[in-house]
Amino acid sequence: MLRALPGGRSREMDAASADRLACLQALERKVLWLSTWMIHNANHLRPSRDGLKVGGHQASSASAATLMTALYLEIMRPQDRIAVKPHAAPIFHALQYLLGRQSLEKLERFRAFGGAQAYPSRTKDGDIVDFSTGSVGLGVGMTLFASLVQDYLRLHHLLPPDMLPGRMIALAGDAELDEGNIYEALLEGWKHDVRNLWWVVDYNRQSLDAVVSDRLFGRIDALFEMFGWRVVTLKYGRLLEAAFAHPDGAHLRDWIDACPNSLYSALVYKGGEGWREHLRRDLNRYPGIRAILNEHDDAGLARLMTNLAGHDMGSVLDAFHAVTDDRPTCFIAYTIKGYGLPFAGHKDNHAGLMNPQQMALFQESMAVPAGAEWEHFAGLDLPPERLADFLARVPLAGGKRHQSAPIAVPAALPVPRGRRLSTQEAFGRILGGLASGDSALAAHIVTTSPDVTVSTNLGNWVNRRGIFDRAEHADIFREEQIVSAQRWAAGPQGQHIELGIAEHNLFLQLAALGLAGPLFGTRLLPIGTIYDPFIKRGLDALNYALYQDARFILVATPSGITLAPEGGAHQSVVEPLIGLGQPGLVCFEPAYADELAILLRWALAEIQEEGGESVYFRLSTRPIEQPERALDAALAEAIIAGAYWLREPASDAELAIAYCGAVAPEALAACEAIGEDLPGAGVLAITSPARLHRDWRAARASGTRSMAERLLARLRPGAALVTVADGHPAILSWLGGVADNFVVPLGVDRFGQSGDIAELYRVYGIDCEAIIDAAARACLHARPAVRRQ
Ligand SMILES: Cc1ncc(C[n+]2csc(CCOP(=O)(O)OP(=O)(O)O)c2C)c(N)n1
Ligand SMILES: [Mg+2]
Repeated sequence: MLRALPGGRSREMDAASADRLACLQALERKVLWLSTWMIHNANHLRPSRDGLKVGGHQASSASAATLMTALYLEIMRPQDRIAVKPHAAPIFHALQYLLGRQSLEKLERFRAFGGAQAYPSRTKDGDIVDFSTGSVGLGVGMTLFASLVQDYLRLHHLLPPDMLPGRMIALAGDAELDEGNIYEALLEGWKHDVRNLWWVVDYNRQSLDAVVSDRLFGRIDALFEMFGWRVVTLKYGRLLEAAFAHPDGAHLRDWIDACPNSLYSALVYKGGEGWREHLRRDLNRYPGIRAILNEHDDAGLARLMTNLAGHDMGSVLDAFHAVTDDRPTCFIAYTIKGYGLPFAGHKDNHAGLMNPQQMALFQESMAVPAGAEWEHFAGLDLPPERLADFLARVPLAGGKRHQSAPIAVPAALPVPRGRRLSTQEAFGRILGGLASGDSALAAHIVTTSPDVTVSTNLGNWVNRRGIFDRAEHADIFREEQIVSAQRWAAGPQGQHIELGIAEHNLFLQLAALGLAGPLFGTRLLPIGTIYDPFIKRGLDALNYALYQDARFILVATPSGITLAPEGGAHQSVVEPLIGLGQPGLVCFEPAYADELAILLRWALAEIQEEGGESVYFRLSTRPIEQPERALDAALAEAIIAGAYWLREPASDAELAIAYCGAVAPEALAACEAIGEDLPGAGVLAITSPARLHRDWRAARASGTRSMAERLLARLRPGAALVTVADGHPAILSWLGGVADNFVVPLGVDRFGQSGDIAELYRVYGIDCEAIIDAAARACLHARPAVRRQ
């Protein structure tokens, strides 16, 4: 502990504290040097083949050097988790290198293929990264949801009882607080009474383009306090505090307090002379100030005037150590962008790189001999053994990602029965069935939804499993004996996390739940529900979750124009293409309840697989007639692989209708109607355009035969193909290129009308008539049959 020592502490303890402080200050210098050198090496010393800028953020890194050194080398414990602002990646890598968890080779290859990543990445940098960052704001929000997951696991007794709760920490850039997702998260965090959360704001008052407005931050602390957070402001370092204590020192404090951000930054850049000129002009009438000016040469004056608390190791440690409870805390640490570097404070320094001359001077000032640039302790004024010993004792040195045991998934899930069912209804019933059992599987499922729990059919599950809350809350409507289909009792045993309507929060929550295994050592099987069109609302957070390899099931319903009278604004059109194109996610759009039962079981296993992916189900509210059939293993496999013949084509058939999802009845009816003219036409059910497409690409790349080719080979060469989907027609049109069939792709490329299904399917051209017309056109243009020998 380096806090002001209470009276009576022994001299040895004082000496030990002073020693720790000296080590931390030395290593902070080294971290600054290594980060700066890493970027310089990448930009100036590594050969470039394409002439493109490499980049790296020397100024952003310098800004965070003290805060990050304090966190990594003194404050954090193995159970803590951290999201580091993206542009401090070089500092992060330098710290990991000092801790022996990052290789020199990777540092030398910073921003090169296979090297240390531009922004800390769980998937690319490996074990050393807790939360990826890159898209500003999301990493910060993620820590809040991770703290909720930690509480969930703890209160469900899913963690070892002796496991200490960790702090979920974000080292945030101040401009990250411009992102709306931060405030959505704060609101949600307040509702859930999140604990053990630290947000450390690197308050350098600069973003990418410019110096930021002074007025904004005046509101920020009030805002955090409003949400129940403690706000700790670290403004002035020890040198400045000492100067303020001198006669007339209060005037100096008032002057800096009143100094606009842009002037302060400009003077930081200009240095001692600039400070002197302004202080003389404004404060020369005070003898105490004149004395301060006389006592400092230009370099000393610059050092004094830039001695903000975020660069004063002692002040930073005092502030961090002083917080010992679990109340969420926001530290606003005043810093200088580019601190210690020649472009400190310059408004254009975000992407600025030191040139070779500046770097040579900096190297000299750091006393790093040529050839010793990557050495751990070169140029530091403490003995290397002492620093090595210090690093070996850092609590974080041993921290590793957890392994977690898989959760068994049964061989099959029961198929909901009924002549007419929608896939959404089937989903609700399958989950309801799981909820009424007492399997380990059900115990590890956690559902979450942004205020669409009931309307996405999670009601059965929630009625049986309850809502999660740190405290018990009775269901008042039930106590008052008011009839309702929903039981909404909440408590620490609840297995549904109810969120407000912010879709970003849903995806950050799924990201955190989906990383419960590696973050905390116990897996959860998260299922999130959403209306399909609102995936776009949270798309960057979804991408962020998947980039981190978080595993979850996303159930999107209602979808498409099939929701019909429920309104044009809620129709989803491009989402199937998101399902096709989004890395880390596999999308299914089944038509029937038995398909869904097969697929949901598969998904619960898939999200636990090494190398597996998250799964997106696009479901519908349209009840359709269910096929009477028993699924054999081969058919189940085909449903999972993405396609099967729902109506087998005759051999050498002239035509097939390939459909996806809720338009199955139209495809079947059209096939029936065409039957007289084209008796052998087939109906191809596509349960996953995404998997089918992926398989086709992989087969083309490896010279093998894809599933789509094998299926279409049942038709005569050059036969006609009609594809139909309640979504953008591009989702299936590619099938025409698989075996060179003439394809007429039907689908939706406009939206906005309300109506019933018959009206809308007609208007958008995906009804039975439209399919028949398309079939006629396709047959007309298809290659004529070549008589086979
Ligand atoms: C969502 C998103 N939008 C834009 C960017 C581009 N960008 C990178 S850094 C940055 C400004 C960051 O400023 P701040 O958070 O204050 O960081 P620092 O000053 O510490 O570098 C911007 C706009 C991004 N990374 N993510
Ligand atoms: Mg900033």
